[in-house]
Amino acid sequence: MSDIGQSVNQFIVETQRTHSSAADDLTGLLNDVISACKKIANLVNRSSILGLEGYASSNNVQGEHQKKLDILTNDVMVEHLNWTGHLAAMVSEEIDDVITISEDYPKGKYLLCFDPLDGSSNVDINLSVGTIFSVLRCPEGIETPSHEHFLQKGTEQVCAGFCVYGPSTMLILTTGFGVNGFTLDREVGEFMLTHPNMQIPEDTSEFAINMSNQRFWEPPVKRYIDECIQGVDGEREKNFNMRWNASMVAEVYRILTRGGIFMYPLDSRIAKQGGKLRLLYEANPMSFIIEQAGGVSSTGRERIMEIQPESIHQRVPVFLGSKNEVERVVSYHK
Ligand code: P6P
Repeated sequence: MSDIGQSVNQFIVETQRTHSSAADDLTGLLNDVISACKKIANLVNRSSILGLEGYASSNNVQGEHQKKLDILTNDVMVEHLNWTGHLAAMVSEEIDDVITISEDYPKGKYLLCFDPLDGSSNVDINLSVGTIFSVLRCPEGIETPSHEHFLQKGTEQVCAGFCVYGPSTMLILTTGFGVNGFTLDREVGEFMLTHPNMQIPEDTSEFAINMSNQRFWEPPVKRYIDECIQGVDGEREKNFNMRWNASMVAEVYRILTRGGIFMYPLDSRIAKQGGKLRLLYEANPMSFIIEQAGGVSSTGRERIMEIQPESIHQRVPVFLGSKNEVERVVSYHK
């Protein structure tokens, strides 16, 4: 029984005891990720004081101009995780190649994919950002995993989560047995269970999309959004509200708390890239969480967690959230 106020460490140990599907070292791995997120929360919260705002002089593999915090938070994740013996390798949004574990350290059973600071352009304007992570099993007998060992469907994930650094710092976690939310109590330095068994309402009247891309969308998306905007004056039985945080962690957290549909569809500018959001460390972990909370997550044409990845930085279109609205926009793609 999970009690409000229980620490995330106790919650994880008790969940693993009940559902011994994953070895104890998943508990150890999650503790390492949680320690890294606490450190990142502190850096984000104090970025102005520490002179960490603004851009570095480099671009990442995505061709995006890196912010100082993108690089620093990536280093925090690697430094908290490469020596503990729970991982065989890592993939980060900020690093082109697979991050191998030094020969000086023991290797573990898991692979970790992460976006160390999603939505980082929001830090300088004091809006929510976050860390997204996805845990896969390292294939048996593979000592030094390379790209192809990460190319596993989202259905193979052992665990997924994100930390949102907002008015409060929250950790959202699933190990395949529901979704639970934990709030960082800065007085004791622990994440405490505050949102047990999060469930997404099947219906919503709130959509999230970057409207400035409207002229680039495919017809099914234009139709769906036009209908939302027309509300009861058009095809729909209700009126809609809109939100856009430019931070996927903030959008997904809002949807977990009150429903909604988040969309980053294909558009003609990015069609060749396959979309904007990355499959391994954004779309798949968020899809695992959304589905475990009773929602739906699709590219518009297929279930995201069924996609067979072809590269570690692959991008996909994303429609996720309240079941009935995602299924409606998917039906328009048929
Ligand atoms: P746009 C942040 O860069 C991100 O990857 C997601 O967190 C967010 O939903 C999206 O891109 C925002 O994209 O085009 O509105 O800046």
